[in-house]
Amino acid sequence: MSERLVIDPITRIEGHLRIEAQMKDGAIAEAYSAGTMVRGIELILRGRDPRDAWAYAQRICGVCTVVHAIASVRAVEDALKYPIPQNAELIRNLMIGAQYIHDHVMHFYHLHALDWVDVVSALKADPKATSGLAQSISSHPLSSPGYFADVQKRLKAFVETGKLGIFQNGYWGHPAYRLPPEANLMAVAHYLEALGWQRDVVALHAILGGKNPHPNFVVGGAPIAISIYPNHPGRGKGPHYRGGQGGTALDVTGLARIQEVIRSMKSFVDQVYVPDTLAIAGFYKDWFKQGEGLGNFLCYGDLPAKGLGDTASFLFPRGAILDRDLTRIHEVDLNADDQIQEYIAHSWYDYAGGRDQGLHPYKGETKLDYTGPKPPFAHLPVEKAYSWLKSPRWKGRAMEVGPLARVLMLYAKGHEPTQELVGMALKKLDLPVAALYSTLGRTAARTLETKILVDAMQGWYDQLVANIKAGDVATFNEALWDPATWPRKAQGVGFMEAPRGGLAHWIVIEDQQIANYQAVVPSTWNAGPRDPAGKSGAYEAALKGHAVHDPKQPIEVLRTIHSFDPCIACAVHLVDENAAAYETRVL
Ligand code: NFE
Ligand code: MG
Repeated sequence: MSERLVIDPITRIEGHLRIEAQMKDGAIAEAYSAGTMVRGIELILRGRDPRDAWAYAQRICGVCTVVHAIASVRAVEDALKYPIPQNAELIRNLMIGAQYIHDHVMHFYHLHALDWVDVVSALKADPKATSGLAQSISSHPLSSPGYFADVQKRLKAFVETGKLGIFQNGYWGHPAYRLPPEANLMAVAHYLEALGWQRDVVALHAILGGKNPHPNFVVGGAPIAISIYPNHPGRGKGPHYRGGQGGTALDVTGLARIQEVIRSMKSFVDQVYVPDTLAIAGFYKDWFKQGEGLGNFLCYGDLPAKGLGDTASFLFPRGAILDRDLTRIHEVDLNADDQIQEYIAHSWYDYAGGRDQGLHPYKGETKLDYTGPKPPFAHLPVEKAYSWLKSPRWKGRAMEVGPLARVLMLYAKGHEPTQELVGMALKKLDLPVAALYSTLGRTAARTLETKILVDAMQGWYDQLVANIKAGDVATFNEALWDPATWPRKAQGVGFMEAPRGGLAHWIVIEDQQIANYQAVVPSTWNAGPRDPAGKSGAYEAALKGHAVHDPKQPIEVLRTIHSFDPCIACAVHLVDENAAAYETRVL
């Protein structure tokens, strides 16, 4: 059987992604990944004040709501050699950590779990047995038979209306679902709990950055003062109260609230997310054998203890792993002209110097060139251009970025908590280390790094409190705020590890304005199309070889694609409102 499988759009992700798979004898012979929308931030940024860039760049995405702002302020700070106070670094770490924990839990339950959890089967569960199961894997307090009976009743009422709402269009009853009804009911209960929990945890962003999504940032520090005065009486104390003199500075009330949020994050991750991941994964061990793809992994590194200049102090290390060789970590230089380059041979762009060359982002170009067919059409012209994503490469190689890359890097570098966690998970699941190179390995890595981060949050918080106690309340450095102090020409790179992987913004500043701005984001690395040599990116490589049981319900494709947590809004980040392109969206 040779047919073309088309999934467009893939749902439960951010943005529009189309996957085409050329089938042969029931398995995927070749896969093609296409970003089908185009937006426009890199062009919008040209000519603007670099100090404003973060506010525009941040709108690249509403899911990873802090990461583009952080990459942007870091790019400007790198270009201007602009140092920031340690408290600002700690505040940024806390905000990045909160972003991960929020994003990863939401991904697991709301974007990915239903690839493994059959909601309709949960109706057949025995609440008492579900309670027994829940209590056998965790001390999470919401675990009584009455609690699960109640969740089941709510679910039943929902299903009986015939309007499944958030559970619409699942492949319910597909034979690939393997959890017993009780495990399905437990997971549905936690799906609903996570919805409420996430509302509370984003309060951390509101306390430190004024709001969520899209909290505030500032070049030169953090846009929040620290107040050592006692709480101002008489101000509102609602859930979004930021605490403090005048209600804007961070004071004892705000700090106490942050501590509360960190505790709530920790208990949900320890008692719900980690045990659920291991319990669900145990029923799908064959998914630890397929879905890896490239075997090359790239990390920029992040979460500095002593400032970004000291890469050795990063919690998440920098480096590249090639061909699964964990004994050799390759050095990565984000400024080197011949390391990171973006290609467009199969993308709807043009380069002045020709379509087959790779450009380092300092010299990057953003020129739309839609050459595809007019919609509707049956298949993408995959021999030519077929995506709005570019193809980033490191020393010419396609690389996977994200949780799996980070966990492998931590593991390879001998980070003890990671080695213990990975060891614990593999032992529980009775799997070898090689099982990490897979669809569920990627999903499990996301869970394990969340555990590492939730523990790190307390350390950053304690350090911030200790600094304040010692009299250090600086959060902003105004030394280079005045553009008159800047060189006429400067360039810099702002990098970070976003939840989906290594993210960097490259900025060129001339005459106090942005002359060029290029963002290369995690989903571009993973979801990009083929390069001039015909080499696939991570999504395409990961799908190759998958057997698809029922082409009308291609749950196997969803499992592997969702394991990357795609975000196409991030990956395209560019707008041309006059482009005659299909699916053009102007945001
Ligand atoms: Ni829109 Fe993003 C993250 C970035 S994309 S979610 O994490 O950058 O890959
Ligand atoms: Mg870009």
